[in-house]
Amino acid sequence: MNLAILSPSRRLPFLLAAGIAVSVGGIGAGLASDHQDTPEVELNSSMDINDVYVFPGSTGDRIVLAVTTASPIATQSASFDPNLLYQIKIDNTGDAKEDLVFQVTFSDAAGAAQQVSVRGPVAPASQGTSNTLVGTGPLVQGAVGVALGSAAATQVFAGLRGDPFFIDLEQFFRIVPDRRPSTGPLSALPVSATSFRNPGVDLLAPFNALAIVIEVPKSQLLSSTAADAKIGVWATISR
Ligand SMILES: [Ca+2]
Repeated sequence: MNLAILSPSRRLPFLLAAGIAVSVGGIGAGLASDHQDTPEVELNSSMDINDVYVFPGSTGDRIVLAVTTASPIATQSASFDPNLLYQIKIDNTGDAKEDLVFQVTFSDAAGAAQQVSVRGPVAPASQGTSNTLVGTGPLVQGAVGVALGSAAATQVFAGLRGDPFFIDLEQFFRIVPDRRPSTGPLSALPVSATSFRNPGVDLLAPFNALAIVIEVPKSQLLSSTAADAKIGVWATISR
């Protein structure tokens, strides 16, 4: 697979907001993501958020938040950027402004030697586009590529994982040909289509992404004990 072809093509179908609104009592529907949406991100895949995921945790009172970056990675070795601040943000008051954040940073080392630090959930120093490292709150630190933390409190995994996003991109471009890239094999698919294949063919199946996965008790993220309490979740990368 030609990465230079795949990379610009994946952005095209996803022009929605990079965040998810969920009911933590029973996980509800979310929105898709977009990425590769600025020239700076296009030139530095480490800054590129692929997808944000929220799903039930290992027990009924826990929830998992995950963000993937830097896909498509075709090798078994990749590192997070030590100069970037990776964050997962949570709104628990319904105003689309973050009330809690997880702040994730990485040491200046490569591959398995890299160390991850996850702070949070903690109130951010400020809301919106100004992001600074908060020096307080729960902290989990350790090596990338292994599960860290406590099964009863915060658990963290940061490292290489198969890209979990599924897209039959070839068929998508047959259905919506004006979205095709201008060069490469995906630019000239010979057969047009009006619907997806069953089964579809996941173009991302051979590729990896860098994943940050955090599991915590739901109670740490909520401002209410109501059964229908909701949170909004999104991710940012800053420097
Ligand atoms: Ca809020």
